[in-house]
Amino acid sequence: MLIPLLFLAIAISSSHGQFPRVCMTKKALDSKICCPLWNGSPCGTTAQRGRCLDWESRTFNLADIQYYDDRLNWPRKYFNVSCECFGNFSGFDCGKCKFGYYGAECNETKTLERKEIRQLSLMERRRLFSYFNLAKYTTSKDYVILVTGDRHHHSTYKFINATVYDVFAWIHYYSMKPILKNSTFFSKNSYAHQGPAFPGWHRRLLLFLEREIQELIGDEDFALPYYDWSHDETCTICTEEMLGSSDLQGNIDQTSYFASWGAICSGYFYIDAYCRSAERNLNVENLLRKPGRDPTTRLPTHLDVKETLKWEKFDTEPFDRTSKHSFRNALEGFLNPLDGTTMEENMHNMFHDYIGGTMGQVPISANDPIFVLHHAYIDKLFEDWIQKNNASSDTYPENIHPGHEPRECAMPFFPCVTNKHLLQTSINYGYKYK
Ligand code: KOJ
Ligand code: ZN
Repeated sequence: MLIPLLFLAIAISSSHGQFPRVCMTKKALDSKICCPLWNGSPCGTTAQRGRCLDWESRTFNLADIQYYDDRLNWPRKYFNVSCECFGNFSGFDCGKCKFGYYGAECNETKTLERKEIRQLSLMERRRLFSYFNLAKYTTSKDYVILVTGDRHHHSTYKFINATVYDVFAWIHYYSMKPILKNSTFFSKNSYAHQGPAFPGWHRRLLLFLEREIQELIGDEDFALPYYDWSHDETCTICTEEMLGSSDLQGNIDQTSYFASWGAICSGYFYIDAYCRSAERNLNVENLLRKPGRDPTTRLPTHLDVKETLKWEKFDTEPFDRTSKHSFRNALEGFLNPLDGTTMEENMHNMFHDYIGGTMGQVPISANDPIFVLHHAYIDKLFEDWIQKNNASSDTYPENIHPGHEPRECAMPFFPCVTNKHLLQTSINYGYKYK
């Protein structure tokens, strides 16, 4: 089943980022105001759900004000004024509930349980894959994605339709593009990687997909599963019964839904553009998976996991891929988890490379649904560490890397949630791990 994506360019001439569809009008972009109506009033003001706020007061001093990457100081390159939601309300128009809250007044709570994929029944697994597939082929009603020609020229910025799953994959892609600073691109940091924001940012990304699927299927009890690879020597879920097997070229077997999935933003890897291939479906390749094919890779072991969790400091100076004795850097996989000092590929990074194909390509890895199961396991380890160390938002370190500052809004999410806020037990976000 190959349903071509809808490529409806939304006419926008001036410059401009997860992008609520209702705010991507010329009027909203020119005025830099994104306060959509909820039940007749901006941000549901009359229903006391939120207010339309100029976040000026919340803009903090970035060390380098000469950065002018569109993602910096999110979302101020696009909107100065946007919704601030009260209490348990949330969403870009305050029309939704915060994660973990339910009901019309968002005053009911529930804790979802994320299970290991092999604990799901056959029926549950079949349903899961059909939900992923539904998300892959349903155009998002709430969000559009940004594609560009040359990122220096705002006249080339366009917002286009994408499916729910593709919006998810695009968000990850968008976070990974090199940072534009004084007209030059820097690849050293990424907004969501190689720094303290890494685990919290990916937690927010998974919550996005989980909520979108819940809404799509009309079941607020849907929870993402995880894949604990730490006791496996090979990818035991890369089979026909599970996520699909693959041939020598990396193509997924035809009995799997995922065999025909295209990888959004694949094809063109120009650093000077965002997702150019999406606009006309140019050079979009299918998912590829080559588990274990590269002999320099392996699955991290149970010992690697155990040693990663022994580091008590969440992160350490200089808060990047060279940080030593850092739980975050060991988990992300730039560090030997045993000695905490030798730079080596391990944990999160090693799994990406072990699976190879689409998963091994940093910008487009989220196209493969195995990314979701992998990152849910990384998130479980993050949660294990939080509980073991009684960590909270106060644990999040001061640092000045773009995208990683403690009070910076995680990019590109609406409404604002700060990096430090994302460091707290998952119970506060309405889920736990079995
Ligand atoms: C893909 C990613 C990632 C790391 C790697 C491999 O998304 O974060 O591949 O290092
Ligand atoms: Zn990632």
